[in-house]
Amino acid sequence: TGGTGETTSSNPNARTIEVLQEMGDFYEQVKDQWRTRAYRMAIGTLKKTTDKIRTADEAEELPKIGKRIALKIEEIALTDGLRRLEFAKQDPTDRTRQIFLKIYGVGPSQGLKWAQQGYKTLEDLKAHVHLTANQKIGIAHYNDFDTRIPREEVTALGDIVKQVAAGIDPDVELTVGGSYRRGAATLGDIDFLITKPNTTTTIDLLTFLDDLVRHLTDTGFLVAALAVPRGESSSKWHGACVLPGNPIWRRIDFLLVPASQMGAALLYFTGDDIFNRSMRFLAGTKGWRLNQRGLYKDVMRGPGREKLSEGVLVEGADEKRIFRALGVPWRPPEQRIC
Ligand code: DCP
Ligand code: MG
Ligand code: MN
Repeated sequence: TGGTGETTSSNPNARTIEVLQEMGDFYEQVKDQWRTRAYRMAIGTLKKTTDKIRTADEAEELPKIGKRIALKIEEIALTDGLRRLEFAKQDPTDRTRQIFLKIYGVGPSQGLKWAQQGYKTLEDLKAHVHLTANQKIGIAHYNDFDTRIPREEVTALGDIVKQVAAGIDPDVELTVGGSYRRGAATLGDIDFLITKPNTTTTIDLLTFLDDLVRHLTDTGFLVAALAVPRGESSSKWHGACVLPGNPIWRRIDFLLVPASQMGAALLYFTGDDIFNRSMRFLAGTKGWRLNQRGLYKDVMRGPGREKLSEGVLVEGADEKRIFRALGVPWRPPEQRIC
């Protein structure tokens, strides 16, 4: 996520937002959830501003901006940068950690571990550490997966998939979600949601997914399988595909969704992630719960707020009805950028 060029550069605080975003990304990568969240909320506030914020006092008067981030905002306005961010960037361990983190199949703790062990390059990893099959693909196609995909290419890739899908089962419906549905000009990957009318479980769609993957692999469209479903409840398939004539491997995700959950899944997989968080938070303020399967009420919680029951389903099938149930005016996907 991020870096999609969706932020309006006409915002007077565009530069501040950009630097805060980088700082927030850094905290996200080092798994500092509290700071990640604080930066996100501050960015969300700044994106709604119409005046340039220059001082910490001005910043602190805005909603959801605390004292420490207010000081950072002042520092950026004054110096066009952040010392804390420069420090993080200069730390060589941190730089390699960032490189390793972008390998498909490498999580934050693994990336950190390799960096701390002194490995510096992808070549180092290939020569010295045990890599999973997925990580090997992630390294071999590191630059491919790191290259953003033009929107037109995603449209073309999507059309190929839809055509093959229609030949297997014309009742199956495929939607490209993620940043594509939000209208982004370039994308990190292709997120496909697959559903079929009257289904209530993903088991009804597993055979279709098998057939789809087999056909697309046979024709040379799919070039690698990364995460594939194991067991009945798993419904996702991660892999790589190519557009005929284009050598760059693209990341593609298929997600099976029963029709009864399609609204909630669409909402979740359209994002962006910050918009999702605000919708979940809103559900929480009503004592409800929103996830990629549905909106639930009467969720029973124990003393530590741990969930004791799933609650009663309010809505799962229809995205617009989820907005309505939450009392939120409908927001078209292009406007779900926080
Ligand atoms: N998502 C989320 N929280 C996450 C990861 C994902 O809410 N931590 C949701 C919102 C995303 C969607 O899933 O929009 C798809 O995830 P992607 O990582 O593919 O993100 P995008 O499609 O939004 O952006 P990109 O163009 O980088 O793929
Ligand atoms: Mg995506
Ligand atoms: Mn994805």
